[in-house]
Amino acid sequence: MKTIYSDTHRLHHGKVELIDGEMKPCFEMPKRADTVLARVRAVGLGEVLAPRDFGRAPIEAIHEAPFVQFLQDAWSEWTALGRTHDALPLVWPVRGLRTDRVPQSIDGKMGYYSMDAGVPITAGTWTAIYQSAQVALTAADRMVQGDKAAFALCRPPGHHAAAGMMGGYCYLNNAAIAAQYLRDHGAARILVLDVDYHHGNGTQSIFYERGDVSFVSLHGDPLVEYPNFLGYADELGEGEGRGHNHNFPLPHGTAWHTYGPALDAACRVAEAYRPDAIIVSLGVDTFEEDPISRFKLRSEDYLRMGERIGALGRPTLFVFEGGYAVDAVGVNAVNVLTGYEDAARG
Ligand code: SP5
Ligand code: ZN
Repeated sequence: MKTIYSDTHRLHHGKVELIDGEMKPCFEMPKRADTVLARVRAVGLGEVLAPRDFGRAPIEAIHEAPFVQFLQDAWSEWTALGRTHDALPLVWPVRGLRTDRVPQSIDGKMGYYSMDAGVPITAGTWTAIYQSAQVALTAADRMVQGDKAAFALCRPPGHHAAAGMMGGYCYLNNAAIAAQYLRDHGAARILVLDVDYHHGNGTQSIFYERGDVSFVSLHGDPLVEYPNFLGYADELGEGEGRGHNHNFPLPHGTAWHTYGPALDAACRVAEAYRPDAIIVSLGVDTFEEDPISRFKLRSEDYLRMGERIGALGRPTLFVFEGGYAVDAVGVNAVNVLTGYEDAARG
């Protein structure tokens, strides 16, 4: 399968992240994508193509225009105050506070448009997130042109980003943007299978009331894991979306002997939907050595994961999400892709 990739991801390089009460270097770093690209080349997965430019319209088909404008302007508004460090939010409109007015100050806007502090905005962030979305769109367009599979090597990731909200290293929801693009180019039903360790709260919320895009996710139980406030099994969708949202929260310590059957159940849900295409939100932070996660998958398990997805026999677009064990992230992500190809070839 072809990989879509752009070097512009390197323009997004946040310096620090507050984690476990400590300021640490950001886990979501450029080397992640470099490692995956190197592995794509090492195994000869297929051609690596640069993204085309589809403009803002397909981004704004998913995201609220004022939010997109905020993302584009945030760095210049931040630096206009004489600030030189990364922009970070530090106040949020939680219970009892008002959301009917958008603040004018950049500090107010940073909080209004975010769910947590894991979203540094730097000089190059807008270019990187815009191009990450274009990577997903270019991969989606390959599918429209008839490719049976494609790999969008997106960075920054996207699945925590909602229509008007960034969070958890995510700004624009690349998988959702790709799903909408496929819908707008002839696909009637899209299924998003999210295997990132963290619940894809952004993707779920974007499609929660829609029947044309189903969301199925396996992830750390929100009772004990980020994003903490969404991702329970009783979230089934609403309105037209009723029955089109399926969460499989799993406990800390989950290894393949538990994960495999859960993936199987998720794939049976996917099959029953008879989607025209599947989008896999491919996070590999389920890895046993991931520094911020608590599942116990091993590198060879990702081959099985890919094979199970390939057995669905549907056109499949893989969109890269999380995975922070930087040295292993290439092997693990590409194992899913080669496992998929082995199974899809039959
Ligand atoms: C795309 C993606 O994978 N985003 C993940 C964002 C996670 N952010 C907060 C994680 C906090 C978890 N606490 C980890 C404790 C490690 N000692
Ligand atoms: Zn994750």
